[in-house]
Parts: sequence; structure tokens; C-alpha cells
Amino acid sequence: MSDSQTQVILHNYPQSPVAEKIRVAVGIKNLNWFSVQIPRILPKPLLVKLTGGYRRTPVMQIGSDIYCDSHCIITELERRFPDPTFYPTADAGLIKCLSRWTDTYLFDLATQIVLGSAIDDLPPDFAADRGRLYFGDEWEEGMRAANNNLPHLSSQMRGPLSWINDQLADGRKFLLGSAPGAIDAQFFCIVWFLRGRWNQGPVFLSQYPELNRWEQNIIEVGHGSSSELQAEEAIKIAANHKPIEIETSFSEDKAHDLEDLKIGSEISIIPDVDGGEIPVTGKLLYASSTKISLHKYDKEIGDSHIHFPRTGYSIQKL
Ligand SMILES: N[C@@H](CCC(=O)N[C@@H](CS)C(=O)NCC(=O)O)C(=O)O
Repeated sequence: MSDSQTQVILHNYPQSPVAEKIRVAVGIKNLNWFSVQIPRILPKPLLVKLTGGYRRTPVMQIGSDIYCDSHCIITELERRFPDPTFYPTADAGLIKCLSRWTDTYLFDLATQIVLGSAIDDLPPDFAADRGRLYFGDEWEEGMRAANNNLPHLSSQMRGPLSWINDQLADGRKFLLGSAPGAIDAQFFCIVWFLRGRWNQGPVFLSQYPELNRWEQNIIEVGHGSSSELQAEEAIKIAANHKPIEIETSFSEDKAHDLEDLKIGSEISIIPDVDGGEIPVTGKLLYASSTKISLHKYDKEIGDSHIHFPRTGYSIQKL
């Protein structure tokens, strides 16, 4: 086991579906990793100390490199641990495009179903936190509308799940064939969310026998091997490591980047949906069409690099 492998740290909590995506992803790669259990709602002082303000789940830490967003985490896991690959067929480009749809439209639909159906049972602080994050400023109206609209919302979930069921109908073990890939983790976490958190989920999902068989296959892949780590220890690990070398230039023809970013300039970055979140500010280190990296300095941690996907994030020059 290499040192870099032992140092994969996932900041997550058990109930998070997007964290479940990454737990399955590290299972596919059969990694050993540390699990830091973070709070489900704000405040998350020890997490945001590492991320510079990003509060979503999960976050991956390797030394003092911090990877925000599951898309960025999957890309980095594939880069550091290429074997077995997350892309077992020759379709990586299409799969990545499809993952944008699972991570936005399909995830939002599942969230509306799960939170909308639970509106009268959610603890008030959790409802307010997730309400603002997923339904905007007028979240109480938004959640109530989702509750009233459940028949329609669930009807919109049936088409995609029936396509997945059909895809598996030739008896294949995973969505692309005999080997699991990133797309399995991406769809699985949504099904896992519906099954575990929507009171009608198990009955709803029973209409898809092939999908149910596939769920068992993913469960058998497992989550790799994890041990608990305290958040304070994770901060010490960040403080004791230097961030990995980064090519401080644009990886692509800058002429095509109409945002005209300048390496070394101060920028802030935030998800491009209205979740009421805090922008992360730092010095731009790297920008490509798919990744943005910032440098941040903290008195306790020292230098760290914080990485985001480019897709789904908006940047402001300060
Ligand atoms: N685009 C992000 C979305 C992450 C996300 O929304 N995660 C949920 C948990 S499943 C979250 O952050 N909820 C609020 C929280 O955990 O504070 C990703 O792919 O990582």
C-alpha cells in the first residue's frame, strides 16, 4: 500500500447520497481510506477550515490537497489510482456528459421527491438548512409545492429508472458490462437515496427487478476499507503535508477561455446554483476547461490547494 493511498481522507456522513457515490467509487478501486464524519448541517467549522468555505458533502483530502465536489473527486481518484479504471469501455467522454445529467437534473429530482415527501417530518433545523440549499430563498413554498407535486415528480423518475432497468436486462452485472464504473456509482447513489429516505421508495423501486439485482451487485463491490479519523487529526495531516506540485499554467489554449483568468490573481468560486453558499477565495493556480485550483494560506494549516470542477461552478475575479 503506497503512502498516498493511505492518505485518502473522505469528509462525509453516513446519510449523504453524494458521499455514498464516492464510497462506492473508492470501493471500485478497493482503496484504504480514512473517514472523517462531518456534521449534517451548518456550522461545520473544521470542514470549512480546510475548504475555505465550501460546505457540501463529500470533500476529499489527500495531504493538504482538498478536492471539492464528487466530480472533482472522481477525476482525481482516477488520476492517482488508474487501475481498475472508472471507465471500463471506450466511452469516457459520453459517460462524463451523462454524469452531468445524473448529478444535476436527476439528483435534484430525487431531492425534491425525498425532501418534498418528508416535509412534515423533517427536524426544523435540517429543513431550513436543506430547504435554502435546494429550494432557494422561498424554500418553504418550494418544498410544499414539491410535496403537492409528488405524483408528477415520481412519474419523471420512472422513465430514467426504466431505461436503466432495460440496460441491465441482458443479465449484465454492471451498467457497462462485467466491470463496475463511475456511472454505476453515479446512478446507484440516487437509487440508494430513494430507497433509504423516501417512505415510498422500496415499493416504487420494486417495479424494476433488473435494477434491484444490480443494486445488490453494487453493494457487493463494497466501500473499500475505511478507518475513522477525527477532524482535528485531518487538520494536522493537512498541516504536515505540502500540496502536490501543480503546473501553474493553463493546460489549454488560453484564447478559448473567454473568462480571461490570470494565474496568481485573487478569485472566488461558488456553485452556479443558488444555494446561499459561501464563495471560496484564493489565488488562482490552475484553470482548464474541467478543473480550477486555488492556493490558500491558513495560519494553522499553512499552504493548501483547493480543487474544484469547472463545470457547475462560477468564478468571480476580485
Ligand atoms: N455537486 C456536489 C453536490 C454535493 C451535495 O449537494 N451534497 C449534499 C449531500 S448529499 C450536501 O452537500 N448537502 C448539504 C451538506 O451536506 O451540508 C457534488 O457532486 O459533490
